[in-house]
Amino acid sequence: MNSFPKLSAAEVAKNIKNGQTVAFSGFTPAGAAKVVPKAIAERAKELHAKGEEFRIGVMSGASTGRSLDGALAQAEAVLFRTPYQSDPDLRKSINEGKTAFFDMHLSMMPQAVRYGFLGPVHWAVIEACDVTDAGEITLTSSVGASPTFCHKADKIVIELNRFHPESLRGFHDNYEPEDPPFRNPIPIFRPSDRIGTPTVHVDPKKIFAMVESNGPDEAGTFGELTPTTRKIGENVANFLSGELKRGLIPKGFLPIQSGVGDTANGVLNAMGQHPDIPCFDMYTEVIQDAVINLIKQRKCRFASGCSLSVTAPLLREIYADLESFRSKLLLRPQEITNSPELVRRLGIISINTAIEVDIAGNVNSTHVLGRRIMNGIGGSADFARNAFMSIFTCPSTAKDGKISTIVPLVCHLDQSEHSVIAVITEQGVADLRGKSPVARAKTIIENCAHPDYRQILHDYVALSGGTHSPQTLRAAFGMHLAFEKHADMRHVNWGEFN
Ligand code: 0RQ
Repeated sequence: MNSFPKLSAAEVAKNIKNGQTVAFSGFTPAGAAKVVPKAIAERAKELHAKGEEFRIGVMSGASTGRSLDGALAQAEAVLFRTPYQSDPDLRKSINEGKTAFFDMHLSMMPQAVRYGFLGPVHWAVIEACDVTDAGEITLTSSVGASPTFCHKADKIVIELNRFHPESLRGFHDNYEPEDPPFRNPIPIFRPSDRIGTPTVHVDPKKIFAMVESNGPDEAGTFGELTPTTRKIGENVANFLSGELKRGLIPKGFLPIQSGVGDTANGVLNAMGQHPDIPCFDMYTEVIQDAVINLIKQRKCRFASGCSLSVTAPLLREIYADLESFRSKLLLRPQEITNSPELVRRLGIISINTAIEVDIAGNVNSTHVLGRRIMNGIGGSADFARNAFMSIFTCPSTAKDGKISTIVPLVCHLDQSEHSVIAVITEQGVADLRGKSPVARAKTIIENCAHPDYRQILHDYVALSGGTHSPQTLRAAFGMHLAFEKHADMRHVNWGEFN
């Protein structure tokens, strides 16, 4: 028990002023604050009805749940948002130009807050399963950027969520690196190394109130594996087992980072089933359902991540058998899970998903037709730029084949060709190592593009007439323009660009 003032979420919301910045716990819906943001949204609606202005700056570790991003976006209460989002209402508001969104590398978020780059943090609203009078906070199913939010915020509100057991203590390894010019190396040499503390320690005087709650994380569900996601997964697993046979991956394998979403689920599933891939560690960002299945199958020895972002039934199952996971799971701050220093040192094999890839291997992970944001860059570049091997996957087409995900030039750039060693679709694998731009284009078109688009892409390459990099500026977005005009990229007519 503790003696912090117990307030209702509505009472807390009344204390938050228009224009203030609120940093919420959460990394995906896992560990996200739930009741206070909903109450802030309600208050915003009441004030708006009276004609009063009320919007707040919103930060979190990454995306959050419906009660946070969804509720605040529906209430038109978000002044700005960073660093990542995936909520349909918030995405709509951002793409309609109503909410300012700042997309940033997730590893950099905590230090940007500490450096003061994102302005003052007036409030931190943190979900916890325990808090002591000494100011020791035990976080719940994610760490994200919460340690930094707690240290930087003027005032802290604890959402004490009874759904999460107090015995989660010990699953977190909280650690904040020193700021330059005094930063030391981060002493992690294996994914399971512990370097920090099980709780976040704050000055108890900063704890403004405690709000009681009891509810599960608002995690979505995964789609069933489709023939496409299954095939992408098999292609990744076969590629990695081939690399192992060639001696290009050490015998004991290397730690895996895997992105989020259905494609990533397909990849992890296939890796679990591949007979030649040995038991491995994961040093990743989001621990999703497939990772837990790999642990159960004894294919994954240890998973280090910054959020346990699993579906509600699986989280209940883990909590019912928490002790058997204690030696196999660890949650760290995003600054550590995604640390470029550690990704390079540990030799991570990183596997992330693209929205589109161009014939050079440049990747767009975030924007549709160069304008509409999907989710954000997330941690993909933290890993891709520094990995031992950086792989990007995607289906070869989107929207019933009307969009080719292999295009002449990406219409928004997140990862440059220099951060990508292989592109893998359900069609096959393009290994880009040691290849010139012309050879890269050929292998990407032949191995990754859908058959409907191969000749179209070869014809685009031919337009350049032979050069170091086979691009033709006047036609580079021809396929995107054809989609805007005819709702189908297959209608591109290169003749129009001659
Ligand atoms: O749209 O939902 O309307 O059907 O994009 O695409 O194929 O279901 O793929 O769920 O694996 O997500 C890149 C978005 C892929 C994700 C992205 C449409 C497609 C569909 C989703 P619908 P899929 P996934 C570390 C790693 C960036 C952050 C990251 C992502 C929807 O993986 O956000 O890597 N990555 N983080 O139809 C138009 C195209 C399209 C397209 C796909 N070329 N044009 N629409 N779609 N390609 C983890 C974190 O950072 C938290």
